[in-house]
Amino acid sequence: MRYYGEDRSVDQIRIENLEVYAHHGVLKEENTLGQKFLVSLILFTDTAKAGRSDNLSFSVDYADVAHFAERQMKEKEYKLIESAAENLAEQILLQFPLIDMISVEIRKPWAPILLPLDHVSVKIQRGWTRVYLSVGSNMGDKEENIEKAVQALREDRRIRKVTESTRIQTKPYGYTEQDDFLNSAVALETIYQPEELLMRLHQIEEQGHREREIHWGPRTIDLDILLYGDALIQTEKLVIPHREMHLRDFVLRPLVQIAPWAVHPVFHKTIYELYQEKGGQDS
Ligand code: PH2
Ligand code: MG
Ligand code: MG
Repeated sequence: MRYYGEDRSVDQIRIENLEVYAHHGVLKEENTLGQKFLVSLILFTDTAKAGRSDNLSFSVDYADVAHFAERQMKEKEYKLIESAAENLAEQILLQFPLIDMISVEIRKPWAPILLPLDHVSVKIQRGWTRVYLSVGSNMGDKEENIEKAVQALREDRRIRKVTESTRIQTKPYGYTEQDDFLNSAVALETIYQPEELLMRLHQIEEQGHREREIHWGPRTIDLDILLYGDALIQTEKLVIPHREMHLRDFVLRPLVQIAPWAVHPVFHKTIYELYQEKGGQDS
């Protein structure tokens, strides 16, 4: 289990054991006869403003969420309650932007396993996670390449609150026999899992005609994940935090503009500190 926790709201609105008759299941009988499902939702959302003003428009209407959840549970049919829960979490996060994070539990009190039981259930937690990217281009129309990539991020419904730093011209780092780069940093929130986000960034790079030839060589567009919440990930495909972000001026200089107080989850230093240590100019 990986934990991507960060500064999300601790306030909760709870909907417990919402009863929905639906047809999810691996067995034929479950699909034809249907059965009772009990859905419990914890909506993590900041209630302070609604609490102070006594105004529902600053909060999430639990009646809306309950009706929406009932419709989602009936609309599509899944074999697995894992899938029913995954879909429900995603649809609620997309429909109700004030919800930062959600816990979804789906119980089957009548699960047909030929043994007496109280219920079986799946419980998941999903939410919007803050991510920082490094963006670079050193081939073709660099401004346009970056502009298009950032636009693609803005248009993705699983990504929101996209903010870009200014774009700065930098000398090539590493392999130096190539044109200068244009670099920027991007902050966003996403409901993609880290591996999904990586695949989505590769797609956007491909749409920008990125050809993967020389390692560290010239490229039309490069999108690198720097931080994903405070996740630590080390797989064959993905290392987060980015291995060298703390060593690269072309990463830190734009990043410090938009995230001076973001904390590197391994070094426990702010981006501002890492930038100063690299010899940042505005000290
Ligand atoms: N990206 C690299 C290698 N070197 N140098 C600069 N200035 N900017 C980059 O984006 C860059 C680089 C590998 O991704
Ligand atoms: Mg790179
Ligand atoms: Mg890359």
